Amino acid sequence: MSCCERNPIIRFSKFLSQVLRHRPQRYGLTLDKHGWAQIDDLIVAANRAGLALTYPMLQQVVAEDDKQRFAIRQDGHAIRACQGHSIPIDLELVAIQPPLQLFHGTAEGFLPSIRAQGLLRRSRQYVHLSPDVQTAITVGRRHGVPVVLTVQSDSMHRDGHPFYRSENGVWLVDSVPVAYLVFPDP
Ligand code: HQG
Repeated sequence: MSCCERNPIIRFSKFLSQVLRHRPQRYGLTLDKHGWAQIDDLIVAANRAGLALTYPMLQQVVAEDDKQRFAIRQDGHAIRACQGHSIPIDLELVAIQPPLQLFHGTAEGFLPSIRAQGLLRRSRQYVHLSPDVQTAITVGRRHGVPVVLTVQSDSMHRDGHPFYRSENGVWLVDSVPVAYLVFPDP
């Protein structure tokens, strides 16, 4: 059994990511157009899937999540993922001015394709950008030997590309054309 399977908080967090970002229907749940799931229904679905999730545990998972991936609605009755969706969700994000530069962590093996095509959102709703290099390294390591690309977000924004920031601080864009990417020296 891996560490993640043993740690119930991580198991619940992975379940929430699946349900709230990718496959609600697989667990018999429906999200509203802003990505909210009713917490009562979600707990029933989790229990059906063999997870002993309760409301207090859900609050603990949300509070302790290392990336603050999830948010409970103010009324306490619904929960959603702050970013990372592969299904179309309107997170009601407002386009804002990004910092001068942002960062994207990826794996060495993807570089030839990224040099040719720029950054594409692949299976997700947006390309995800990090506010700092260290976070980008951690994101890139998930895919292989990490490489950090610098995104010239200020000039990209001036050229009319909208930038959004999720509630948990991840920057989101539709794509990043190659012209705005700075690759590390080989
Ligand atoms: C790469 C995690 C070839 C892209 C993280 C990335 C993040 C290309 C991979 C969030 C490409 C997609 C998202 C192109 C992009 N050719 N490869 N043209 N354009 N790629 O997982 O950014 O833990 O969908 O570089 O922390 O890695 O799940 O995106 O390597 O915030 O909460 O295609 O997921 O958060 O991979 O990660 P992903 P990501 P969580």
